[in-house]
Amino acid sequence: FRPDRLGGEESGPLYLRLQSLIRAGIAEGRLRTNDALPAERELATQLGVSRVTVRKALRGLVDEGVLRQRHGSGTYVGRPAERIRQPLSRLTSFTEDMTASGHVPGTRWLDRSAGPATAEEATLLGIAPGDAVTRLTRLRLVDGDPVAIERAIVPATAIPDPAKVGASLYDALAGAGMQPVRAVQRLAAVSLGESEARLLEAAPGSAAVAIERIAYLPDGSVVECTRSHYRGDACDFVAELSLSP
Ligand code: 16G
Repeated sequence: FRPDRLGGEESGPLYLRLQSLIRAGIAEGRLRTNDALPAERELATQLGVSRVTVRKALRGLVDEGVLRQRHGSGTYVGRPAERIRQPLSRLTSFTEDMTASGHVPGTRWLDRSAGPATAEEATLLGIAPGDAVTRLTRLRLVDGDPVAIERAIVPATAIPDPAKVGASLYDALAGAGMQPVRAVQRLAAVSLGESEARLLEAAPGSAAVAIERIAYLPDGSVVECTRSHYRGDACDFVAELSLSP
């Protein structure tokens, strides 16, 4: 791919012309799925445009799913074709699911705090308003790409110190002898708002799956209420069904 001309005779904003050039490169087969684009700086120099223009052009194509970006590594053609499989019939953790399917799970913390339960949190967890809760909000990554935002609340009786939770909440719960044994999960279609879309590197308004999981201890008390937004194009949710006897 040699981005040697931006069509001087053509009109329109430079970033749109750069997008057309990249699209043409893909359409004509000079750029193929998984090809790496030159670095932002290099593209800007080659084309004689600012890095801001290059960034804006690439960003737009990433939002459309034409390109994908990986932190610290660059810009590539296409989104990964393979979707992640999220099993729906077993009570497993994100870390377990991703590891089992050969992916590398990752976590970026957005909030890790403790405080008195609001009325809504108390209702969800079946505790009294004002009882201590731990809030854990994370961006979940798969092979370095963001796929979900998860907002978990757990009673402080299970996780008193949020800072002690490492990469896996379920490992922390198991370590405290508070492993959930049953959960109820609801899925619904939503579209992403501005700030969530930015975190998930998706276009604002794009499709997502909202999931709420309420998980229980053997005594029937709630140990976790997690509300998540998964990128709509990242996962297949798979359940095995059988005919009841
Ligand atoms: C899954 C669960 C989430 C749980 C997390 C624990 C869904 C939709 N959600 O992501 O409720 O908190 O696993 O994963 O499946 P971790 O042990 O890797 O933190």
